Amino acid sequence: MSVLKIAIQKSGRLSENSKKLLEECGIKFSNGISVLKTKAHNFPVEVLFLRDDDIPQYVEQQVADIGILGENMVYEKAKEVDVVEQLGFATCRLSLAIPKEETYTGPGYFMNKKIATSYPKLLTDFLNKNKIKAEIEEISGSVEIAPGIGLADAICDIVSSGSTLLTNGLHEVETILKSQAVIISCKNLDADKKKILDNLLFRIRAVKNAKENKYILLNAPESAIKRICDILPGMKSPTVLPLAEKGWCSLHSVVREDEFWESITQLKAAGAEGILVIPIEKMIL
Ligand code: PRT
Ligand code: ZN
Repeated sequence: MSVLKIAIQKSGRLSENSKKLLEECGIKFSNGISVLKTKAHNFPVEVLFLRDDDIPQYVEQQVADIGILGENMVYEKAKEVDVVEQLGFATCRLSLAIPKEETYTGPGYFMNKKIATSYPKLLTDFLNKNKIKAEIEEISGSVEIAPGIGLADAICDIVSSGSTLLTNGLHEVETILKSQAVIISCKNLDADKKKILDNLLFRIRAVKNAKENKYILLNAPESAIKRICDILPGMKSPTVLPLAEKGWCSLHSVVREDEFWESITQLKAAGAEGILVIPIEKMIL
């Protein structure tokens, strides 16, 4: 029987969410992250715990069949792998930043400057695209302190909230790449493993859809139902049930949470009362 080998980050910013995602897909594995690999007992997958930098290579070489990691790392390593799903967590960007007292004049600013980074490939691509000659100082961590200690004039690093740049007296001037966690797959998965991957992706999409949507229940006079249906976005055919009180009904549907908040005032003005918004655990479209 085939088993799909999934590489996830052993410890770091991606590891908790990666494990949580698998658990939300109903996959159960013994939680020993000190071990190198663990097998799920109710789904044909094995999880390998690795450094995120190594995942693209392991997937290319089919030591693992698929991996969960940031797009930044996928495109930096440029291995022969396919990105098969975006996961929506660990969102960040790879940006260029310069000392805050410096005025940015466009990409030409970096001509003949020294830039510290852990992303030499993506930075080189950006510089080449903009026909800029600059020196790249490759360092593996604490990139943001490089200008302050005189190691470089600028940095190219991952930014999330921006507070690390701020505390190091830097300001962000160019975004090279927007990134989030993704699933990568090796090329040429055999048919059995492809089937397991499709099943896993089916579950992941059900989890993702559920997170983006909410179940909504509200009460309204029958006369207001048409108006309420017009206001609620994405509502195709809501369930309308009569209430014990004559002339009133209860309306049930699924709405995108972000869109729901935009229409709440209109809904109330249209006559909706007792609005309940409930999380959905799984949603299969
Ligand atoms: O040990 P291993 O090699 O596995 O892990 P790592 O230390 O290389 O990576 P880790 O765990 O730090 O990050 C893993 C992935 O998380 C990255 O490849 C990104 O895809 C994603 N990610 C999301 C981030 C951040 N947000 C992030 N903020 N990776 C790093 N940072 C760092 C950044 O380098 C900078 O030092 O956080 C600082 C900036 O954060 P803000 O919030 O101050 O802007
Ligand atoms: Zn790493």
